[in-house]
Amino acid sequence: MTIIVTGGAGFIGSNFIFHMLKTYPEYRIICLDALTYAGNLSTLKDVMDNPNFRFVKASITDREAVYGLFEEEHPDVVVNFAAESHVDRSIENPSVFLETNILGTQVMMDACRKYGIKRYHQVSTDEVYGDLPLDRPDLFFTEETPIHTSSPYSASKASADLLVQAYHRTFGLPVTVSRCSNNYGPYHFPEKLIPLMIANALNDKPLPVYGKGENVRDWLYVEDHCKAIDLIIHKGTVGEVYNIGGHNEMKNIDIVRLICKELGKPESLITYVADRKGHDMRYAIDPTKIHNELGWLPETKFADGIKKTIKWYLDNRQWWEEIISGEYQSYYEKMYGNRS
Ligand code: NAD
Ligand code: TDX
Repeated sequence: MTIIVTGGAGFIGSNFIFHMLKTYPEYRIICLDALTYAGNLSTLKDVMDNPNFRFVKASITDREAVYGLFEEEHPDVVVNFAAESHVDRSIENPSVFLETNILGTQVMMDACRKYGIKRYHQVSTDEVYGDLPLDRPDLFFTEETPIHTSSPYSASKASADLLVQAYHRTFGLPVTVSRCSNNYGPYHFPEKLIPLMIANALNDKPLPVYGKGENVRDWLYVEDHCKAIDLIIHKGTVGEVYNIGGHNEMKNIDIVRLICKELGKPESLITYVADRKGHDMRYAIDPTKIHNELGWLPETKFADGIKKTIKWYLDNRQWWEEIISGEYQSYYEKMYGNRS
């Protein structure tokens, strides 16, 4: 079995590669990644010498490079993680989100049609459903919830998600789609809530909470997401969409307070800043379908997962300090310089 994993130098893709190489030592795994600001080759250093692993630096929008790779490797499965993934950046500059997330998905699927594939899996997101109100805790996103996006990021992911389903219906491409809630864990890029708060707290820097910090996200440990995708590509039904989430809703402010407590840092570091434009209020996934059909259940409880994650950031300071000292610095100034 040969699997192309796009975006494998990023957060979830790298964790997925580690999971697959460990679980299926006989599989060949090829990582296709453009190494944008969010891709970090050092993340993959432990698997670079594995004879069943190959890294290829190219963009999923580069048709010639993608077709060339398919001609060389004849993949059985493609798992498409590659994307621009940060909502705040999509508000600053939507263009690259449309190029990568929509047109890149098209190129990957065209290659699958041209060369043949057993399965194309699209890593979509719960953000395609928009948000839920805080005063209706009885409501959850199911696979039937209408697509209703808020940000250029979520609109680009929803476009790709629908395009994947169109390629199935129109061309018979054997696809599956997963829509997961917020992930956390090792190798999470320190522009996202949890790693940013850990890194800032460790450096005694302000902890910028958007608005009142009342927004709710449904957090899942990254390994549980990787195991769900593993199940879907092996046992999922072609043409189906699967929600992935662990019923773990938390307010942003409670997460930030918990990080302060775990690190022994004062809550006085918390700084309320201007809200995100179009900020989604609450995400909450109903994972009944993947549980009933594929037997998936999350294994890591948030209380344990957040401790493991904080320990990972303490033990791997070099990984995130190198990111923060690089291009990320100017980005940080731009996003937070005039925000207070
Ligand atoms: P990330 O930003 O950490 O990683 C993205 C990776 O894609 C990087 O390695 C980057 O270099 C690569 N990439 C970007 N543009 C590319 C291009 N044109 N060609 C090839 N590679 C390119 O993102 P992540 O958090 O790991 O998310 C991975 C996927 O999961 C995304 O599709 C995202 O929409 C989805 N998702 C993420 C979450 C989450 O909580 N992080 C939740 C649900 C779904
Ligand atoms: O500095 C911050 N302060 C803050 O209050 C940051 C970076 C975020 N926030 C808030 C905004 C959100 O309510 O924290 C919450 C989480 O923000 P992000 O980490 O940016 O994640 P989110 O916008 O929820 O999107 C994530 O989950 C769904 C991923 O980045 C997406 O790729 C995925 O599809």
